[in-house]
Amino acid sequence: MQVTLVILKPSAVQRGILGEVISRFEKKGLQIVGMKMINLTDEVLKVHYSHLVEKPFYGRIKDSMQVSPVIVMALKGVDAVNVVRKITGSTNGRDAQPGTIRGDYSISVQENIVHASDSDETAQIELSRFFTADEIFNYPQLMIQNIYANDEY
Ligand code: IDP
Ligand code: MG
Repeated sequence: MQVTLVILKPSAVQRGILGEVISRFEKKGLQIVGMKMINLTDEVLKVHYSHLVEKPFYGRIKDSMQVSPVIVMALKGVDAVNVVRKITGSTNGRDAQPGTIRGDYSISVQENIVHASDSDETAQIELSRFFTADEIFNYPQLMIQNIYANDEY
């Protein structure tokens, strides 16, 4: 089992589609093991988007991520990092495949509804950026036998 980080961006909060987006992850079979609403500070964003800090559009990304609080979520499942990235779709909502969250809800590169960790290593770093150990929960997924074969998890 893997745990990955998702951020429901202000574009999801403001458009009132949190429930629909969260529902997609739930229906897939992913288990929500952490979730809270937070404000993203300048300092956290600079670290979280360190690969983009030098880009001319970084200021717009920062402003966009601070329009409202966001929801941070920890999602658990077999190969969760890869599964969540696939459900999320490619970065630009205009290119993202229909059926993905970005493909169905976004027509923008920047206002693209969700962030999802891009590797197991990144997921672990990003989870510890937003959650303390006691904010990630370990509880039985009661329908696990209907979600996976017993040799899959
Ligand atoms: P990802 O979110 O698909 O992993 P990254 O390249 O890591 O994509 O970029 C992080 C976020 O920065 C994107 O989700 C998007 O909101 C924003 N972003 C990336 N490239 C651009 C751009 O060219 N213009 C505006 N915003 C961008
Ligand atoms: Mg990224």
